[in-house]
Amino acid sequence: MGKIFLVLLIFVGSVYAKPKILIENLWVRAVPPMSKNTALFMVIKNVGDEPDVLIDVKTDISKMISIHKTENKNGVMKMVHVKRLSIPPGGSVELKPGGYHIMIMGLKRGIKTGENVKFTLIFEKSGEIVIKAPVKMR
Ligand SMILES: [Cu+2]
Repeated sequence: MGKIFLVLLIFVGSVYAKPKILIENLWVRAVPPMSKNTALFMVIKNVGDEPDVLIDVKTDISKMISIHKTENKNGVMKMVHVKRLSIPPGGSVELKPGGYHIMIMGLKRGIKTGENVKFTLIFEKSGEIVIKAPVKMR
């Protein structure tokens, strides 16, 4: 009886010690038909109790996609590539205009307001999370 209880306890412990990623408020910025670049924004929440890291993003909509951060360097706005975006347990990271964003470069076709674009977010521990983000004007 005592042994069974201990085994159960270890099992429950290992289930709880995990990140749990939730994606909220996701949207892709609508751009004119001629424009080749846009960005994906969202709030990445981690309701688990281990940190996780966004390490890559994939999509069929463009030739290139990467994690960016807009920084103000002596009054000049610059975008820098971010290799790893950590999401702390019990915390969240907001990707928004002027800050972190998923840069979409070389659109293969025009995107329409209201359409949903598919992306695969790749996390170090949680693995692949497929999302569909609506195209919005904002
Ligand atoms: Cu960018």
